[in-house]
Amino acid sequence: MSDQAQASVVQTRRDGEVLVVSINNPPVNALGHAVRAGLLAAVEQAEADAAVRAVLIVGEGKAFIAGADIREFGKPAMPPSLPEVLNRLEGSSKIVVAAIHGPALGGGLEVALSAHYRIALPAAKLGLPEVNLGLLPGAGGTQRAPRLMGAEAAADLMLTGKHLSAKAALAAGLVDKLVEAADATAAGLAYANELLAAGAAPRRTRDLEVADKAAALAALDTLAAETAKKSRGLFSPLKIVECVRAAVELPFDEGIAKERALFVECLNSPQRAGLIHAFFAERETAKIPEAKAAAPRHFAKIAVIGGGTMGAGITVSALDAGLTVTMVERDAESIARGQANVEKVYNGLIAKGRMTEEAKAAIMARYTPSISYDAIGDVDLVIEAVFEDLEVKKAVFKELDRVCKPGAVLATNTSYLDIDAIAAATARPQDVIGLHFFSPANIMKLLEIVVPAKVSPDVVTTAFELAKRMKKVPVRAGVCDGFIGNRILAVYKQAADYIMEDGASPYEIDAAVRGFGYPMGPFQVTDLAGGDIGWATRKRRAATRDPKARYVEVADRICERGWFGQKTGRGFYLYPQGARVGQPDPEVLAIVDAERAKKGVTPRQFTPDEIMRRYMAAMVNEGAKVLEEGIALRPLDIDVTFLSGYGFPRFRGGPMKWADMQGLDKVLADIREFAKEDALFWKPAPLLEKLVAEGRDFDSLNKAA
Ligand code: 3H9
Repeated sequence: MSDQAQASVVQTRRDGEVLVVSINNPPVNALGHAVRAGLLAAVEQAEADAAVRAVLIVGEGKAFIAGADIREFGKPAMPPSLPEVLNRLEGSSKIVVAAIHGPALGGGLEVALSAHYRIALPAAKLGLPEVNLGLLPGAGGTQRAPRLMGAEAAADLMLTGKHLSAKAALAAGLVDKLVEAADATAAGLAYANELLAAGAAPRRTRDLEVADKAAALAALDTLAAETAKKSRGLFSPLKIVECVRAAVELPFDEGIAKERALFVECLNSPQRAGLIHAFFAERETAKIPEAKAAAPRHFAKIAVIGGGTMGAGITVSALDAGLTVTMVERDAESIARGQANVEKVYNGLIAKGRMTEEAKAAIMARYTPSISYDAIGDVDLVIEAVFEDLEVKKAVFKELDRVCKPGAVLATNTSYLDIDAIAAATARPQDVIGLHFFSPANIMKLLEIVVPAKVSPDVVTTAFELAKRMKKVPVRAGVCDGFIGNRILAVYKQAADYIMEDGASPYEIDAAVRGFGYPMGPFQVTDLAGGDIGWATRKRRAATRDPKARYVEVADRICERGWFGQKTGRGFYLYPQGARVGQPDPEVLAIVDAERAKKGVTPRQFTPDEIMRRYMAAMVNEGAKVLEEGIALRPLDIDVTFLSGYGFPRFRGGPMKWADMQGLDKVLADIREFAKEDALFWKPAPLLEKLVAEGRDFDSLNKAA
């Protein structure tokens, strides 16, 4: 890095006896190599200048410092390291003040903790969120935070990754003062000069002892036990607790050495690679070709057609985003139920003490119920969420075409249906788009934005803007049966059915999938969603199903008995007395045995690893087909779909990232081996074969896009 680059990201200037050091590394002042070098140079400069008595550190732009530069992880380390810079900073003989006006996260907070005095402005956000990236604070955070705020509170900050407001940080002891000001430099200078006038000396966090050591150690024991239970295969949380214990028990330098060793272990773990991939992928999905061509249309008033579970969830999302919503239902009884579904969500928050009656009333003032389409002539955007039936939806869109003003965006919430056909029911297909929300729509983060053939680019960007306002994670998808998520789901679910018929019980399969890191296995999910939903889809597809394709009938046998899962008390599992966790059902195993016998299958054993190889190979192969057909723009869009909507373990980065980490040649070799049993189902995706032949991975397609 040239001196010039260093100089431009860290600027210094003298203001009286204070050396003002400002970090200017947009967009978030991440601590890349040039910033670290610049900070070190600034400390040396202050040290060498007798006229300087204090150093003030501030961040330019919106952030103080958002942490280490995540893009540098996994690449060769470039000195100086952050711990080295911060030891030097803390050791400075001049007093060091940090003035925090925005995010001070991870390494950014560690910079502040190494300063001798800290002030926060109202928009400051302080946190140590490294755990979300598979890491632990690696520049002294695990040693300094417990000395300032206590071991238990520090461990909680690191294990949850939560951000503290300026007020909360003051109460916790992380900052010395909260200043109601807008300009961090001015406020910081005033504070530094005040300290100088009072004869303040350097005050080093490393010299403090953690308060009440015996109680701290007892609390850490409890926390370690809880963390082991909760962290479901995650590597860094327990290491965090270990580091905090070191802060209590060991001298500072030994604690720092321990932190370093465990940080490096985390850095080298595949979980770090998976989690950082997820972090960037979630920010990439909003980068779509249409964004270059078209600004979003204006929208403030929207309509939601349908007040069922989906319609109500979407309405809550829209109200929470500050929009005005008219909900349309077909009659008085249905609209009353729709409104009750919306209010139920807010009443739940009130009951938990997370919302006041006044706040609810203010939100509901933006909600209008109606039983007439004529009430929505002036809305800017409509989201249809009626029954999942093409003819019903087409009829709704004919009505929308009749009543909506020109330029209104007309969106359909569907999980499978042909949006081109829905658009063709109107005289304005350029305004029609698909928005696939996931249930419960006010909670689930994923929003598949499905782009039909004739839609205009500004409608696509409007849908992305809507997702942003609703704080959803948007993924652009093309039209096909099931789009990205449900199309791929159908295939790996089929693989699970084959494994079941070939010898593994549904309970063994669910356990293997949970062991991989999912919260639930596929048969548990079926029971939760309701077996009747999949049954309806299978019946719909029966006519077009390839007669040569293998078809497992176990789920149909179960549905024929009226066993639709949790809501009926039994499905693949038994749920006695409304239990939420199911128990294995011998009668289901008997059904599976009977089906095997009917098909002449001799059951064989599967290890959890064998189950997962098949499950994942099916997922990745279909993912490659989805990419090839342009249904997903990039592999990372598939990853984000599964991370945000289907419970895929985040530390594995998503199915396509998982495949890259295994090696695509290995995944393809598995598919070819399985194809010996069933060549039709296990037909390798040509894209996967091509990538393997060229020695490339899926990530090369992320970069090329
Ligand atoms: C760490 O500090 C380890 C240390 O303990 C030890 C070291 C030895 N690096 O989110 P946004 C990019 S680990 C590089 O859309 P917002 C981001 O990709 C780190 N890039 O904005 C995006 O780029 P693009 C611990 C980063 O306003 C742009 O900045 N820190 C980093 O919604 C804007 O981001 C964290 O985990 C980074 N650290 O939210 C904090 N951070 O425009 C991670 C962001 O090309 N960051 N970018 O798409 C955040 O939580 C949010 O970005 C933040 C801003 C709240 C700061």
